[in-house]
Amino acid sequence: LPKTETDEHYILRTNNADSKLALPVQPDYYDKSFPDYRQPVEIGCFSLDSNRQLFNDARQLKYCVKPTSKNPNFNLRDGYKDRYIKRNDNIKEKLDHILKWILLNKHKFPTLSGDDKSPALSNQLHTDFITWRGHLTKILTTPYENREGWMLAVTLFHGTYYMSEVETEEARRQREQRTEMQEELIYGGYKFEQYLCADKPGGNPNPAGVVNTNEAFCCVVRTRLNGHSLVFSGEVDCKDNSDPRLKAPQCYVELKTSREIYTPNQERNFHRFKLIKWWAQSFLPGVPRIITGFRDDNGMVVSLQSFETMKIHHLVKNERNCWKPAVCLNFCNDFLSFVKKVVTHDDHRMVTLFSWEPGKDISYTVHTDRTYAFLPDWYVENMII
Ligand code: 0WD
Ligand code: CA
Repeated sequence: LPKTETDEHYILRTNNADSKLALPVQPDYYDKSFPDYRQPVEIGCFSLDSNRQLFNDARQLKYCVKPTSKNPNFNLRDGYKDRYIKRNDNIKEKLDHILKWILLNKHKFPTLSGDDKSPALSNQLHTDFITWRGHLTKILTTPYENREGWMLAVTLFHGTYYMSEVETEEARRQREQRTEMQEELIYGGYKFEQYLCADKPGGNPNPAGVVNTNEAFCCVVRTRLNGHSLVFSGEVDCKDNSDPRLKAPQCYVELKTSREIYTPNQERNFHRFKLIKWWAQSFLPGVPRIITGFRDDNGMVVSLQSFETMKIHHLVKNERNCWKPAVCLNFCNDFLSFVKKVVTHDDHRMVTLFSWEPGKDISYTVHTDRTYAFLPDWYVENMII
């Protein structure tokens, strides 16, 4: 297959009629020095209540409470049957919450403030990409992923690229066929949060309460990866209130659960496949710490361990063929350049669907019917000022 490579590794596919570009994902293409990633700045936050209603404030923010024992004996199964209200994951919210937040916070995008001297540009966010943090996590980890593919819908509207995930057939199948045991593990992750978090600073956790996964606190950050300015939102588990000098996102803490590690092989898999995801997820918004509860097979948390996001790579780099943060970020940078190169029509109804399956290059299809369109009318109408 003849390949025409540019600096950014696009491959011109000449084996199909309309010569499409594709982007390879192999780590060796991206193994060069670290790109510029600006320290993320929190520009706002929002809360989702038990009805998934958005509030433009931090009412759902939780405060983490340091457990007194290193061997806590939290029962992650407690309440699964009788104190669990599960979010309906058949409802696809796409970027709706972020878009609502943008409309409520136009003044945080400088030229939308109203005192702009060039009103013709007043519908511009002066931001290249708007998306969820979780979508960027998937992009970052793609060079090392060999199981789960993804699809990302991209729309260029008023100069900004909006990126919203589309669930793959395979992911939907997996979700619909989850076993009771898998559901219980997912619940356990939320239950762990309840054991460690209080509603108020200085308060106590209430493990007797109900776990409601509709509720969420999300921060919105602005950062830049080389030439790409990004605004994204991510769910934050809790705040460490013990050092009042720490401002967001440095005061945030990510909570995780993981199976207790018994064998060197389990440890190797933990380093190679799990820590990459944890690192990418927390690195993106600048969350410095991950508190992990290791559980046994009865769902009891038997030990706690804290990981510093910026030191995770030092823990894993001795593994053979290990992942590299620079590869993840260089790949993300090139993917975003690829999106800019491919998507050039500024049209809220048009969607370019980028797809990736393990072992393949990233490809795309263009859609002008409404199948994948995700910018709601209420957003489009209110961004025209
Ligand atoms: O496809 C998605 N990931 C979508 C997410 C589509 C539409 C909406 N959302 C939003 C929800 O509003 C949620 O509040 O996802 C938010 C979380 O976004 P994120 O921070 O960008 O996602 P991610 O980093 O993947 O997940 C963070 C946490 C997870 O914690 P763990 O420790 O398991 O990584 O958010 C939860 C989960 O607790 N979570 C979700 N909550 C609601 N809807 C979802 C989801 N689709 N995915 C993960
Ligand atoms: Ca978490």
